[in-house]
Amino acid sequence: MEKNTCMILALDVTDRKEALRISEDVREFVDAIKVGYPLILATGLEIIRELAIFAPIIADLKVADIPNTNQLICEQVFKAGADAVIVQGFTGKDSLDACQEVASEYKKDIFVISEMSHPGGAEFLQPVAEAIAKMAAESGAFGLVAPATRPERVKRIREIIGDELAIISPGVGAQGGKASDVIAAGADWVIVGRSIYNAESPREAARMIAEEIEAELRKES
Ligand code: NUP
Repeated sequence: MEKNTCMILALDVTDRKEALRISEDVREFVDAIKVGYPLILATGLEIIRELAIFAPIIADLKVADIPNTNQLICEQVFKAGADAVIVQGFTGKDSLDACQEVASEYKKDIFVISEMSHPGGAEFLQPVAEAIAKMAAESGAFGLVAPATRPERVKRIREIIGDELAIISPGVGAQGGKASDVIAAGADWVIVGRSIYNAESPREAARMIAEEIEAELRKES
């Protein structure tokens, strides 16, 4: 995945035409499109190939099963044309390794969730997040998913994994996180859903967040 705008669209709409229209509208401002259960269950796995003409596709399936089932899931998703899959880290090293093996076979990427962005993400996951981040760094994963709602946690995860792995960070806008704060904390990409796809003009909403990120990066350089 190439880093240009530092933004990923979370496309959680459930209508195929709307998904295509929004993707075309905002393509200039995003480096990837993340699709998950809402859109895939509503429209079918083929949506991945349809959207791939606009940007690389990250399948947010939060894969969290035994190694054999994880392998079968990842095979289906990469065969459908996804460029990366998001998997849970809490299922352990063997489950993560199974995903990573399939990803390597297809020359695709894995992102591992260390800690989730919603309030409940601090309940059970946060205490084990740093161990998950270390495991992910050793597994050959492309990156981690860490919460924009807690930039201090992104900073901590960055300290643990160093600069080799990417951090993609959901929770900007609707969940209360601020794009510039989490980029300053060490995230490579912010993930934005509702603030873009529910906006009157998704394009303008995406442009504004892109400008905020650009200003932050200029400040840093
Ligand atoms: O910790 C996570 N938080 C989170 O919001 C891990 C995720 N994968 N997500 C996803 O990011 C969530 O499922 C949604 O697709 C997106 C955030 O969307 P929004 O809150 O910007 O609408």
